[in-house]
Order: sequence, then structure tokens, then C-alpha cells
Amino acid sequence: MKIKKFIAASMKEGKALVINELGEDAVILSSRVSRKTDGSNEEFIEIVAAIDENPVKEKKTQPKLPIPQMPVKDRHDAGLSDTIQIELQKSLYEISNRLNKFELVLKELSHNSRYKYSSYFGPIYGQLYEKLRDADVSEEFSLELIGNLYGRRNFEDLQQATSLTRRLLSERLNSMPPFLKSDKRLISLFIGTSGSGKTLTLVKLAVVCKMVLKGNVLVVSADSRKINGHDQLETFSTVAGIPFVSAQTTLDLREIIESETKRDFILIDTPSTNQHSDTELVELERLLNASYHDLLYLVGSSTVSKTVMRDVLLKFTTFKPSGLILTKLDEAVRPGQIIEPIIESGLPLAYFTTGQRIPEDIEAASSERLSELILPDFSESE
Ligand SMILES: Nc1nc2c(ncn2[C@@H]2O[C@H](COP(=O)(O)OP(=O)(O)OP(=O)(O)O)[C@@H](O)[C@H]2O)c(=O)[nH]1
Ligand SMILES: [Mg+2]
Repeated sequence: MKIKKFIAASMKEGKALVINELGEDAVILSSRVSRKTDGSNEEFIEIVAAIDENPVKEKKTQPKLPIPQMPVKDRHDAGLSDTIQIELQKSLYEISNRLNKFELVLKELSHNSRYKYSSYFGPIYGQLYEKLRDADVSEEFSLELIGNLYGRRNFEDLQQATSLTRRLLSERLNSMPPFLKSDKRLISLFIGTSGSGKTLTLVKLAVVCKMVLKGNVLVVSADSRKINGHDQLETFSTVAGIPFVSAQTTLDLREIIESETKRDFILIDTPSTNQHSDTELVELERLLNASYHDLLYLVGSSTVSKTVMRDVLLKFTTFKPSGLILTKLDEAVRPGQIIEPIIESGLPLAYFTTGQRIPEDIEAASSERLSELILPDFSESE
């Protein structure tokens, strides 16, 4: 494998340089725009590209599946002659043999497509790349991260490379501080799609506000859409000894906020909002306008796909949330796929939730912690 850095005035010129030097099969690992430091301040593009000098040849021939010779319908085994029985068994044996081979080829193909560029990197970078892909970090983003390190660092071991990649990830994520008690009343509102964890998270935070911050807390349910929407929150609040009120309409909500002036914290639960439903988005907007909120938390499950996370973030950022609460991290198998849309959105991480215990399973968000979940130490995960 050969890796080379190219400097060019534009991406087009850069690509031409890469093709000219490394050929059509070269892969661009990273590209970034910089400015000259010679006083001219001119922009230039820095491209890191690679070519595999010994590419793994793809198998051109695929095994042909045999056409099974099925026995004639309604003819029982007992009625078949010995010769036919033997022939039949031979055919079945042959089919199962070929299917096994076919399975092996499929496994190899799927490995090759998952770790497409493994062979481009040396042992440490190669393992790092596979680790990123295993965490479901996209092909493109894995290469970008590796491209950022390549050529700049010669890592002694994988641990060092993992730590630095985690730092790169953390630097791209934002986070915001958790609730604090102040002289001013703090109104927070929780929004998100159905089942994302709004109600449970709100209860956990209400308990933290009461028990840890020793605040005067009021819990408000504005979820009048769901049957028993208020009941669930009322039960939780009663058990936790926290005052609860329900708002049936936006006018109700406005009146509650206007009259409850002595509270330190008011936490408002909202009905689920389907990001594809214009009606629900408009309803939510009306609710937001009536709530006088200081903080607006988007509550999003970390178990969704990259596409869903991107869609949710895109639709809900129009409401200008203060931060993102990532829930169900205990259930997320490969949280690597949600990191890209979160970085793109620029939304600060506010809290993480990691289970159903109230209030234990909530923590102030930290970029480092999320990066660690995506890229754990090798010794821990292997
Ligand atoms: N494992 C796990 N489950 C969670 C977590 N947070 C919430 N849940 C569960 O997820 C389910 C939905 O949580 P809710 O708090 O009711 O979600 P919601 O957003 O209020 O739902 P809707 O009001 O129906 O839109 C419940 O079964 C919760 O117990 C978490 O961090 N981990
Ligand atoms: Mg709810």
C-alpha cells in the first residue's frame, strides 16, 4: 500500500494529481481546506490518498447452485428402489455441500464489503478501521477519521491510536452543563418522537432537582393526546412526592406557568411528535409558544438508525432545542451510527440515560463518554 499527501489549489486539481500519480483505483482518505501561512492567506486543499498495490482480487466465478432432483409427488420413500434412494441421498449430500461453500463465499463477500479498505492500512490503522466499522461508524467517516491521523502519528500500539481517535470524536461533539439551581425559576420542556423516553427522563430529572438540588419542583403534563397520557406521569410524581398538574390545553399550560411563580424548577412533558406529521409539528409549536420555557430538550433514542436520527434532528432543530438528551444507551448495540448526524446537527449533548431506574440511570452528558462507548479500549471489548 502506498499513501501520499497532495496539495492543490482546488479539489478538482487535487483529484487530477491523485489519479495522475496513483492511478484510477486510488482512494481519497481525507481532504481538508487550509490557508497558507506565508501572509497571502490563500486557501489550498490538502488531500491524503492511498493505493493498494496488491489488491485482493475479487472472485469472478461464483459457485453454481445445483438444481435439486426432487422425487415425484406422492411417491413414498418405501416405494423407491434402492438405486433411486442412493442417488437421492447423493444429490442431497451434494446440495448441502454446495450450500456450505456458498455460505462461506457469502461470508467472505460480506466481510470484504464491511472492511473494504482493511488492506490499505498497516496493522494498527487496519485494526482501528475495523473497530470503527464494527461500531457502525460509516465507511466515509471511518476513513475521514483515519485520514486525519494518518501520516501525522506513528502509533506504538492500538491503544494509543484508539485514544487519539476518541479525542478526535470528542472534539467534534458539543455538550452542555446539567441543571443547576439558581435564583431564577427554570422551565424546561421535553420534546421528541413516540417512545423516545421523554416521560421517564423528565421524572428522573425531577427527582434529581428535588433530592440533589433541593429545589421546589413542579411537574406538568401537557400530553393530553395519549389515552392516560397524564396518568403515567402523575403516578411517577406521586410516588416521588413531587407536585403534579395536568394541562389539557395550551391555555391551561399558559395559566399554570403564569400562576406557579414560586417554583425553582418546572418540568413539562409533551405528547409524542411524529416528525413527518405537519399537524403534530404545528401542535407542538403552539405548545412551545405557550410554555415560556427556558430550556428545550430534544429527547432522542440512541437505538435508532443513522437515517432516523438524522431525520429527527433535522425536523426538530427548527424548534431550536437547547440540547439533546440521548436515551437508552444501555440498549444501543452500535452507537457509532448516530454520531455523524449528531455532529452535523451541532446540537449540544445534555444528558444520557442508561436504563429504567429512577433516578440512577441518568447522567450529565459528556462527549468523552460517548466516544468511549463507540470506541472502547481494545482490552475491554475483545
Ligand atoms: N432501557 C431503557 N429504557 C428506557 C430508557 N428511557 C426510557 N425507557 C423506556 O422506554 C419506554 C418509553 O419511555 P417513555 O418515557 O414512556 O417515552 P415517551 O417519549 O414519554 O413516550 P410517549 O409519551 O409515548 O411518546 C418505556 O418503557 C421506558 O421505561 C433508558 O434509558 N433505557
Ligand atoms: Mg410520554
